[in-house]
Amino acid sequence: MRRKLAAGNWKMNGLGDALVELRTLADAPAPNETDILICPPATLLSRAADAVRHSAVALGGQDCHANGSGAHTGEISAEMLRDAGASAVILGHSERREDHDEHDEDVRAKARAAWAAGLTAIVCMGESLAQREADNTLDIIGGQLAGSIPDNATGENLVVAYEPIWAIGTGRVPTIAQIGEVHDFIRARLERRFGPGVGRSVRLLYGGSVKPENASEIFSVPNVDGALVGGASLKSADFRAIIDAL
Ligand code: G2H
Repeated sequence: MRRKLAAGNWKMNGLGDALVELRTLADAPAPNETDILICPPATLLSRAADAVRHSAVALGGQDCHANGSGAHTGEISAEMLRDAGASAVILGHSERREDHDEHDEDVRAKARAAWAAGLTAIVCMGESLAQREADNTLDIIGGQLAGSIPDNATGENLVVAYEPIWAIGTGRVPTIAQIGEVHDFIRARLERRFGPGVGRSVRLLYGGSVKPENASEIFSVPNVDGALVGGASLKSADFRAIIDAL
C-alpha cells in the first residue's frame, strides 16, 4: 500500500516571513495516511527545519549537484541538503531542464548523488505542448524514465513526478484520461524495469496547476499517489486543502 504524498515546490519564492505559512502548516493536525513535504529555497532550509521540528512536515531541496563536494561555485550538494534538514530532493524539474540545459544523464547522476546522501529523489518528467500535439507523449516519458532514473531504485528512494510542461503554472490541466494514461504507463515501465515489487511501491505524483479546486478529481485517478504543487503550496490554507483532498 503506497502512502499518499503531498509535496510543495516553492521554487524561487520565499523570504524569512514565508516561514509563518510553514509554521501554520506544521501546527495543524496532519492526516495519518499522507506524507507532507515542503521544498523551500535552499536559503530557508535550516530555518524551515526549526519551524517544522516535531511536526509531520518533512523538507526537501529543489536541486542538487551530482558531486559530493568540490570546486563548484554556487552549487549545493545532496549531503549539504541533508545536513540542513532535507530528506528529499526534486530533480529534473522542467524549469531545470530548460533553464539550465539539464539532460536525462545529468538528472540520473544527481539522483545517484541524492541516494548516496540518503535523500529520496523526486524525479520529474513531462512533455511539451508540441510533443503532446505530435502524439509523442509516451515516447518522451519513456525516454525520460529510462534515462533519468538510475538502477537500484526502491519505493523509498524514488518518487516520480509527471509534470506536463504545458500545465506548469498555466492553469491548464490535462484531462483525467490524459493523466491516467501517463501514470499507468509510468507504473508499467517501472514494474518492467525494477520488478513488480519495486515498480508498484514507487509513488507517482502529478504536477502542474494543482489547486484546491481540481485536487479531488486529479487524486481520483488510479496510480496518482499525490501531487507536486507549485503556486498553491505557498499558502498554507491552499496546500492544506490539497492535502485534505488526497
Ligand atoms: C509544476 C508545479 C510544481 P505549479 O512545476 O512543481 O508548479 O503547481 O505552479 O504549476
